[in-house]
Amino acid sequence: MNKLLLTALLCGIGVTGFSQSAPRPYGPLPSPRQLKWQETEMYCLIHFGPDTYTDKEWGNGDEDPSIVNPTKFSAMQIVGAAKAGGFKGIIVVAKHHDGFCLWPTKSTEHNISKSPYKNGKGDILREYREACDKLGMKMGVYCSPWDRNSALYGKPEYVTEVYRKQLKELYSNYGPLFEVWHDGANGGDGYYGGANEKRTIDRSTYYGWDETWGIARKLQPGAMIFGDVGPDVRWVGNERGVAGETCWATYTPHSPEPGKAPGNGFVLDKEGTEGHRDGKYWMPAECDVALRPGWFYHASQDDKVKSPATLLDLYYKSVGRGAGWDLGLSPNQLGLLADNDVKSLTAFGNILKETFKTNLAKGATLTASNVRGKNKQRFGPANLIDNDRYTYWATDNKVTTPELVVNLHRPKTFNVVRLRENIKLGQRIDAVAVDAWVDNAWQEVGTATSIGGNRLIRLKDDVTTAKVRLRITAAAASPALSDFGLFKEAAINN
Ligand code: FUL
Repeated sequence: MNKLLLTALLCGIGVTGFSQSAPRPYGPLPSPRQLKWQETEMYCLIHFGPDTYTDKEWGNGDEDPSIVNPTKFSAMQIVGAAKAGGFKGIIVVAKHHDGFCLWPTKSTEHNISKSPYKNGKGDILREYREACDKLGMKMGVYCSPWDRNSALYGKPEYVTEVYRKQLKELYSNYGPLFEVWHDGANGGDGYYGGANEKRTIDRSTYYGWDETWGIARKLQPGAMIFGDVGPDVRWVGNERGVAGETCWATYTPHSPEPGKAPGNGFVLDKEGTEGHRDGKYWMPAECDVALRPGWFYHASQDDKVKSPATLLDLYYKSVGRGAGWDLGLSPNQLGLLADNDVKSLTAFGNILKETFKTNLAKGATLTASNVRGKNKQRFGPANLIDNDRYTYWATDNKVTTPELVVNLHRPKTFNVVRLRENIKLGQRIDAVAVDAWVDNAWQEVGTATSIGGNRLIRLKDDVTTAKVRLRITAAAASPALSDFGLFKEAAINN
């Protein structure tokens, strides 16, 4: 073997040219913690506190801790219902804007130890931690940056002596945490230790976000940091739980005021819905929405719990568009989820399980118009049905609009198509179309734009066919698709 050829082989170039090696990654890439989050897909955000007893959504901060007494509180019931719904974790609102802490913090007197709950010995965060461990669920925390109780709010000492201390306690005592949540609602009227006034902060600089996030990085390196400006996961820009029909994982947070850095509550948040095709950062969207109209429990909303069909629709519009889904749960004054909430979650979870139980493309013969370096073993389309998010079908560099034919061997009926890119190589695909072989011709049955870590195309009607074709109609770089799935939605009885 001559020297040149040997060198070429060692470099992984191979005799057929550059195509034998993996495609070069395109654009910003996910970190290992972002990859794990992508696989987590959906979790619940749990609001409970003084508002549960005052029937409000935003407490003023002057609520008497003695009103908080969830005599039947069961973290197992709440986390268990989330699990039955197919959710993989929970984020506990440890402190909302009213400043009341659900754990016995040393940072303020305004906490659970001053309530009658377990005679002042209660620790709601601990109970959630234990339930999550027992049920194999992930846990995260939301500690509101805005604190309408603290006399120090608005001064630098609030950030250094109160807020960051609270974060340190939470991160040190209740991990492992998969996500830490930062809210955009910041500053305004409040009790503030009796001052009862309006306090305005500079949302761009007040919290010193870089330093504040540093606490999470140090104490909970596996935790995703959520906020309007990420940096790991961005707010989708609405509280309806819906990502854009096109939703890029890449994003550049833009400030509403030139010359000032964006911050949580200080960003052009509507841009979060779609993200940016040429965004500077890998910063996928999280879609938050409550199971009821409000985030906190209100008896008047007992009959307004979202139905399993609505939840399924939200699932397609969040997880199905490559985003994460964060569904708000609202335990009542006893510390339990009401029956309607549990019923809806359970029914939805069953539909989800049933629908995605069987990939109807399993066992199919897949033929691609191009396989990278003709290396079927490594880059062939069989990788699309092995249920691994990172093995993939790839094409030669120049081939950006390949086609794939999936021969199912016998007619099958489906109404959902699932596609995933191997996002370790970035978000490469811009548009796809799906055709079914019907009456001796290809008929287009669905299209989609951004794919990313997960894309579910919910078809208008059921399709029955023995042959399906996927056309990648636009891509910024040769595609690296990891998953092709066909599913039939389970019946919805409501
Ligand atoms: C918002 C808050 O103001 C709401 O009360 C709620 O906590 C929601 C999840 O985030 O920004």
